[in-house]
Amino acid sequence: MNIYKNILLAKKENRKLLAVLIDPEKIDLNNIASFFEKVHQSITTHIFVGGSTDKDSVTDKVVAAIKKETHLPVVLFPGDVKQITQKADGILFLSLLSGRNPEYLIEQQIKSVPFLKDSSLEILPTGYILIDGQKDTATQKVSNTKPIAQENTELILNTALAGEFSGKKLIYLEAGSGATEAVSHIIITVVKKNLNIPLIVGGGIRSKKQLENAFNAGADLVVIGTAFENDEAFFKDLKK
Ligand code: 1GP
Repeated sequence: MNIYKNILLAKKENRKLLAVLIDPEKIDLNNIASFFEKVHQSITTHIFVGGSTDKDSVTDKVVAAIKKETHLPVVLFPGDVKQITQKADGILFLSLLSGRNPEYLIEQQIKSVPFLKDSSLEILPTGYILIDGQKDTATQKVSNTKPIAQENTELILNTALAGEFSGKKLIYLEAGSGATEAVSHIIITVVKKNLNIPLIVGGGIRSKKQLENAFNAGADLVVIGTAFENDEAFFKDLKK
């Protein structure tokens, strides 16, 4: 499975991608078969797994259970190095570019090397940019960084391009899990216009209309977590 190649191909063909984000601390493994039945009837193309924390170290167990249910690519979206499991297909190798905390710019990445250097996980270098979604998120707390204001389009754009210029293969604009305000249409449009690498957008997207808006503005891949956690019926709106 070459995850990045497929994302690039989809971008070239203007095929939009949707990742369902599963928080290992929140998913009910007893319900996983019926959850994935709904996933497979929907336009979902990727499964992301991760959360800001994994206090009980359940990620490994959860990924193993997910792999039994689906052939969709399973990509780790880790809050920290402890969430790495070899059972997934790939990993977003994140640098928190909007913050100035060295722990999440480079330190966690160095700590992860022993788990990744002989691994078959596909590594996806990703510039991760927190944007103010009008809600204090776990990522802000854990990373001890502030998101960039939505009005500061220029800083958001320059941060995204600094990511591209330093060799990231993906840029992820993140309003935060459960954000009140998703990343604006304007921001997505401006970043998309200037960026050559694929653009991921997530945080606070909870309707088909919002999803379409993000796609139309230029997101190549949209990530949705909370809306599915709150109501699995949302999958029905996103039927293939
Ligand atoms: C969070 O971007 C993801 O990291 C998804 O956010 O849970 O708000 O969909 P939601």
